[in-house]
Amino acid sequence: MPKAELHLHLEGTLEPELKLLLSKENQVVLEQKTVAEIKKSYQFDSLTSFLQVYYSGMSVLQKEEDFYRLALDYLKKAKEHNVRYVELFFDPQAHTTRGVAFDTVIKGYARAVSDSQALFGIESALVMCFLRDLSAESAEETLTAALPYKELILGVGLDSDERDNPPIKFKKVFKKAQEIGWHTTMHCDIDQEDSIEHIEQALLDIGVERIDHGTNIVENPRLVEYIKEKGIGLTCCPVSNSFVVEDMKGKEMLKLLQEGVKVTLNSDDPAYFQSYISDDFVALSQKYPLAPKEIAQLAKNSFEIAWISDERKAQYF
Ligand code: ES4
Ligand code: ZN
Repeated sequence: MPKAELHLHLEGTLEPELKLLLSKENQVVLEQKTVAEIKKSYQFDSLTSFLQVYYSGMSVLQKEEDFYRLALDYLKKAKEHNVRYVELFFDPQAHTTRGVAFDTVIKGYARAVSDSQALFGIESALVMCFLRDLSAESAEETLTAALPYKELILGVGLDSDERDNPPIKFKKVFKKAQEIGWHTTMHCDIDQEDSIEHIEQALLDIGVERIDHGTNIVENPRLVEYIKEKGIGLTCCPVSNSFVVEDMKGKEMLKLLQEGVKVTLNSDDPAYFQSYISDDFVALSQKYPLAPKEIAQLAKNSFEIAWISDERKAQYF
């Protein structure tokens, strides 16, 4: 099947081999000295333990070329999985807070985006995520830094640790993003205590066009009806979920899919969870009774809720 990925963190595609290589090239000291040791460190039982490894691993990314290479390596793999279109999340603050210029990050990534069509036949775009455990002011500074590159960015998202960092904290910066003409989405994680409240804020106070994860919405029929009416989709990541809470949330995904919600399947951080998009389809269908029609619907939904024109959607699927 042709596939689209709408929930893919570029920094989550850092494979142990590239991490080790860049650590040597850039003389960044890593705790782990071999690929095997890095692989072993990719073991998580919570979002906190994952995020710790995820952020510390990024220290090897220093030069524009490193960001280019990271993105290009991912796109090459994506082609093998018959991915035709991908919206790439990236976390500028994870780099600017350790002294790497915004300019370096976006130039490297944007060059990979512009090469992806010619090299792999994949259309791609960048979605800039704010780190929700940093301040709203820091998010606004990031938005300001991004303004000269406005045309290189398709939308904005919100990720990292959701606890005590509700959507409403970022109302102002998301309003600015919408005024610029950027699309908007937000993570509403599955392990969140105030999940429904956060989903409601994201939908009603911020006015997001999609929700990343968001399967907890199943607990609230009124909100399910709302997203169905508006065609607002969910970008779910079952394998990623299974690392964070030992539950793919496949039951919830299926229920929502069968109710007509635009549920999609995505890989999130494929290098860390050792699962690229086709693996995610296999993992989900091995664990849950998905009909072939439902598998196809998941793939089709990704094109339907992608931030591309209706003409493009029809060409893809
Ligand atoms: C993430 Cl799994 C997950 N959750 C929240 N933020 C993230 N950034 C990258 N992966
Ligand atoms: Zn994510």
